[in-house]
Amino acid sequence: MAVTTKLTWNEERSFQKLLGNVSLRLLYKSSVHGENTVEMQNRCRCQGPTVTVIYHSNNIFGIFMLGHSSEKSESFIEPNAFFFFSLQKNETMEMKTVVLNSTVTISYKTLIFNISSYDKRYLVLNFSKKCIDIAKVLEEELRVTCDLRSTHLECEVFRVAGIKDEGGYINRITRATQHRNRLLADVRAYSPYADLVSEIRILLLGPVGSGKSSFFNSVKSIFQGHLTRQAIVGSDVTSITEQYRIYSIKDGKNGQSLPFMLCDSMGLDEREGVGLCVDDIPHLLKGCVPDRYEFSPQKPITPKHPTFITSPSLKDRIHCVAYVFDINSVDNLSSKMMAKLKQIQKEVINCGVAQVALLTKVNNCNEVLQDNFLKMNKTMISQSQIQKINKFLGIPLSRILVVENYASEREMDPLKDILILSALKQMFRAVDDFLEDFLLE
Ligand SMILES: Nc1nc2c(ncn2[C@@H]2O[C@H](COP(=O)(O)OP(=O)(O)O)[C@@H](O)[C@H]2O)c(=O)[nH]1
Ligand SMILES: [Mg+2]
Repeated sequence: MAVTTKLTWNEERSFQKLLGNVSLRLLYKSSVHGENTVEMQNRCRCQGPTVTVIYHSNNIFGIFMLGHSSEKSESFIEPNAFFFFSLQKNETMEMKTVVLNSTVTISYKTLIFNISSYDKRYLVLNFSKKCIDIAKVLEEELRVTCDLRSTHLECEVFRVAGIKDEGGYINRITRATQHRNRLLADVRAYSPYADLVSEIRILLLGPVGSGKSSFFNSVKSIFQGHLTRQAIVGSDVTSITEQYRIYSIKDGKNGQSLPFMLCDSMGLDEREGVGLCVDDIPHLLKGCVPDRYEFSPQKPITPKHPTFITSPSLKDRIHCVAYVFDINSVDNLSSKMMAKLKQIQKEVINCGVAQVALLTKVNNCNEVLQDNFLKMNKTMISQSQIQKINKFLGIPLSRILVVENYASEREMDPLKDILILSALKQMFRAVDDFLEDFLLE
């Protein structure tokens, strides 16, 4: 009978994603091949990179190793470069990773992962006691708690085939995943300046097809943990989005609303009487336009409209405008479109609202940020599109944000997430400046 894995399809996909679209082949399964680490080692010898998966009641632990030695001994220490990750068995299946250069000690019934320099045990898999023991620091890093009394234990080892450039790739993707998780925690923990409002509102403005609706979908996907397409996107020359939408986003983890809303508008068109009407802008900014309002390009909203919000408060207002552009079309913006944008910006400045620029559709999202993921690369900054937006709209470089939205892909990507989450964080900073100013007034 074929030995089959306990991993669900989704779990397997998460692993493959983390490791870079690799293929996994089951080499060892404790309940079938025996709860014996020597047998496990025998089956993994000379197989190249492997991932050891330990199933615990609430979590799945993975340990990626670049290789196993060919030694045939019942107890030995093996230096290795590997990292740990955990997958919580909840809806969002968040994956946490830690990279450690350490050693493995294998004896008949135990498998011990140590940090070599400190001789510190990080994770012990003990088949005799049917338990795993995880060091506090690893628990903290992975943000899991492990109940040692739990006796339910299964261990599987997979051969990992198709890793791109082994050490380098794994290292980068692991650091990217860690950075992404930190950003995600920051965005979740954001609270607007002086608690003046509980949810800030970011208005997305820009030409038709610039990626406004896709940006909302991308942000939502990150917090849902899988790709979603709530807002309709399209590639028509006229705007697909005709309704004003004020989207609030729920945190998939606890279902609570996140502290920001994204306001998706009709696209701008260089022609007069087509696309979003400039006269609608002041009303949008002040918070007079309700959710689901049907834009009409030739007829801006007026206080007579039945759903017009006559006395909006600070919470209804727009706190930040993001001018959204397809980075590939910035160099070709027509003079008419630029004039319209200038007109709009005048209204935004009049209202004192914070401004950022969001450039979408970068196809080299791998190269946008410096190696530490904190700042934009010098070559990116010197690109004509960034320079143009900087000069044309007078938006500082730190407020020009570059993203690659989720468009046609099927899987989440930590690098895309980093750009999107960093963009959100910068928007929050801009909003806080605005709110601080508001309080002073
Ligand atoms: N490759 C890529 N395509 C994108 C990106 N953002 C949006 N798109 C595509 O561009 C088209 C227009 O996007 P949409 O979100 O409807 O633009 P909107 O009119 O500004 O709301 C759609 O076909 C999207 O799939 C991106 O960052 N990268
Ligand atoms: Mg749209």
